[in-house]
Amino acid sequence: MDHSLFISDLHLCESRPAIINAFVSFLQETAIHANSLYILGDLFEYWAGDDAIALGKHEQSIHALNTLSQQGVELFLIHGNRDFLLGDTFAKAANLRILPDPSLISLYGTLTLLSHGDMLCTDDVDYQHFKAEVRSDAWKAQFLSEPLSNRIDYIESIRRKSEAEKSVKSMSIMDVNTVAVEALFLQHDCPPRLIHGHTHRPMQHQHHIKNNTYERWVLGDWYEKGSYLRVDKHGCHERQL
Ligand code: LP5
Ligand code: MN
Repeated sequence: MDHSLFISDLHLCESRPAIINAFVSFLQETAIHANSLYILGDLFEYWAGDDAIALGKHEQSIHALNTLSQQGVELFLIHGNRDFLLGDTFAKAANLRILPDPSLISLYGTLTLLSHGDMLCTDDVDYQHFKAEVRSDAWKAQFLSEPLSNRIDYIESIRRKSEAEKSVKSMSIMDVNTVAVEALFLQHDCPPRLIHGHTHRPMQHQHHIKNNTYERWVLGDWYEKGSYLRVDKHGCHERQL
């Protein structure tokens, strides 16, 4: 039956080869049967710029994506907070299309909003300030003009600072804000469904806005084991690998 798959937060990196292998197997054995695959951010542990492709650390994953696309599965990606520097060179190498965050699509007749999800964490004020700064075109251009090795060192120092800050942030601050979720539904004329990642708290939620009910599906991360959301004309189903 016609269906599409959704994944996010794989955080692929060369120090976790098991996840890379799980991802490649998922593409070859599971995603190959889908009409389309949507990657909703943080495919990579971090992305320092498309010139990092030449380092070869992600060759296996990029090649597997390209092959899947050539086999007829449509591939889409939304940037995550870890890999928002994925650009046109990567998109071409992987043979996929980068979509804006958020994006509204029609899935087997059901309008569905897609997002990485970090934009919904509005209580995490320090993060939102950080995000606003590093996502500006000027900041990205300046950062990408630095040598690759400097960028990688810088990202690793930010990662350490981020982990230190996260250890003292409450779980509720790092979750989505319900008012922000409802505002997103309203901004898009209330589609019945939203799918996002980022929080690593896989679950189906229901939101009630003006006497109607809206579904919000949160994808899981791939730290312990892989998971995905399968969507067909009957609805959404969470699956573990
Ligand atoms: O990713 P995750 O889930 O662990 O944590 C996020 C937020 N952290 C981040 C930072 C990334 O993990 C590391 C950077 C990724 C690479 C990006 C590529 C290139 C950019 C280079 C970076 C400068 O996104 C974390 C949230 C958490 O999600 C839950 O939502 O809480 O946010 C933070 O911890 C951020 C801190 O609160 C504030 C930022 C600290 C660093 C400030 C240094 C100053 C840099 C000035 C830049 C102009
Ligand atoms: Mn994220």
